[in-house]
Amino acid sequence: MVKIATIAGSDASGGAGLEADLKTFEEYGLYGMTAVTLIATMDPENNWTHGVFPVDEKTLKAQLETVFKGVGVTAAKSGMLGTFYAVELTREYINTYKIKNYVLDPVMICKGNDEALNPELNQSVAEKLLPLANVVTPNLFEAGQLSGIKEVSSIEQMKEAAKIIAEKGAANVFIKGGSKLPNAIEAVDLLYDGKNFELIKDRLIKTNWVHGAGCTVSAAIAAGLARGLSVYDAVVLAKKFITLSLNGSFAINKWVGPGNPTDWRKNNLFS
Ligand code: PXL
Repeated sequence: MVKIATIAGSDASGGAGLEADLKTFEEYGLYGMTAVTLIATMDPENNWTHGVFPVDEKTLKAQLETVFKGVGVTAAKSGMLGTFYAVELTREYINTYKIKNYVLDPVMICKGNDEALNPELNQSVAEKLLPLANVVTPNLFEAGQLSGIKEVSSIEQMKEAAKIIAEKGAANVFIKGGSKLPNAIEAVDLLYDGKNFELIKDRLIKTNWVHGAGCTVSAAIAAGLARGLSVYDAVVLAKKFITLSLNGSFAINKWVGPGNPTDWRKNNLFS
């Protein structure tokens, strides 16, 4: 069985973070493992405000030893890292174990809360992890932060940002969340491989509360790479996966709803 790992935060509500990653790996028929960087909680008494509880360095390192040394992986992704030591440790293990299929999801904030926005930490992610990434998967906001372009709000600006991010070392840049461009009528994302731009389009699915879509799409790209797909094919399939997942989404309470890939299961390529 092909093995894959996520180095990411746990979302206690189950829709994002490593829970979304593991569910995605399962749909792709992979054996998923985790190194938990932090635990994110949501307060039902306080409008679903997020709390972030980092896992200490020793515990994180012990998990990475388990996964990378003790088992081994064909691909890995990272999500919310939350601390400087998590960035350092991610770099160390991706490097030491020469993980070529590394997908960096540069998570900067989770929905409804900007507590995790930490410019120095984001800078550290850019410096230490972009050069190792086969694919980096920023949303529009993260692409703006990583590139220094203040606001990414057009396809032209997505292209500009992608170029700058590629110059910082990522082999491929996939800017997701094009559905949030002003006046979007389709969900248009962008892939840049350092030479060519590809617009990856699908129908726009309008929901206000889907949670974990960004985590899911980067997990699906890593899963496609683990299955031996090219970057382009992995991205195209991940786009299909997230569209079907959003189409089946449902509310878990009055604040959020996770994706749900029931339509994918009907014609899953990897079942
Ligand atoms: O969707 C971003 C995200 C990533 N990782 C964790 C999260 C969230 C948002 O809630 O909780 C752990």
